[in-house]
Amino acid sequence: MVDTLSKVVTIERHIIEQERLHPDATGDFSGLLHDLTLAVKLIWRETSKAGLVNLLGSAGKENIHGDQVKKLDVFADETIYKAMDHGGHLCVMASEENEKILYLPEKYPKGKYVLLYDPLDGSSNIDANVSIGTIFSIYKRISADGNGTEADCTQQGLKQIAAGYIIYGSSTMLVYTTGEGVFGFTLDPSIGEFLLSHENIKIPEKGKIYSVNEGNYKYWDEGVKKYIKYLQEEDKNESRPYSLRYIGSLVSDFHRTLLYGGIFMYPADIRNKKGKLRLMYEANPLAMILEQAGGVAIDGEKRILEIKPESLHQKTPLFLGSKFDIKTCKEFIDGREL
Ligand code: P6P
Repeated sequence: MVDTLSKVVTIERHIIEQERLHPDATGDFSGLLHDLTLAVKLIWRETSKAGLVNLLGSAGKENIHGDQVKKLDVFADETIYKAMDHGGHLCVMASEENEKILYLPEKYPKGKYVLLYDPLDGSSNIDANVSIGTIFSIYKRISADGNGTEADCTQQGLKQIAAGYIIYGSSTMLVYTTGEGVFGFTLDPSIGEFLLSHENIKIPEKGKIYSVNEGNYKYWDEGVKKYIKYLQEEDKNESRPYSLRYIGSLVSDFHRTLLYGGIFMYPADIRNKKGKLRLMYEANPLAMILEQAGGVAIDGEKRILEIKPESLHQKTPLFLGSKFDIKTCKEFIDGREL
């Protein structure tokens, strides 16, 4: 048993060891991540048995984006809020499922951090048992004290102090960064602990997979269309044609891109000038993780992390992946010919 323990790094131990890298750390941030890990385990418990307890199916509500809200969405949203509202680490939260920012109950102390989260992304896939995920982003407050503000929740992605996601799939993994590299933890259901399984994840410099919903092809700009055709041409030196892999669950498509390399795209199109994905809840946290892993995330023109948010739920086109692949994609967006 002792030998096993010397090899096992739980997420709690990793967070404490990461905290020691910051002499001015107070343990406040570690407490925040600990509370979030508990919330995620509760969500995992329900997602892993959703089919059995009739949590599937629509809760009959629509969220502000017009998506049918599934019962697991509601459960995940409420679970994160209730797990995080009393620890004294946060001054405000914002959820992709809620139009307004989420104040904490008056009776609880307010802290110096801000939590943004997408409680259960990809939820339209729940009934098909496709992997889904939670995405989170942590900022330091910019308001003075007391309740946080909308300005606290609409900071540039560059200001994130941590970002992560949990993928509820064949195994449940938590991947996060605090700006010192990207680390993956796999849940051991037998002990209910997230154990370090992927130390310092780095995305390959170049991939051979592209990931996009080609059903939208006719709505895209010419540059994006030409890039897709380029990927489909044969060139053995550049491993083309690439393979197309698209799950339609962002956390799953992102996780595969992070580990295998290549490119994920959700471009703007003539129907959705800003694309479909949300800047604050999806693009920013995934962009921080990807850049920490040596990848690139752009909106077609500039770094996602440099976008100055104008509203809490604004959308952005998203191109993310290996350096080589994003560079090539950008050349086509900027007018390169086949
Ligand atoms: P489409 C799921 O609904 C989601 O928000 C992301 O998880 C996913 O990447 C995207 O939408 C899929 O959108 O238009 O391809 O079905």
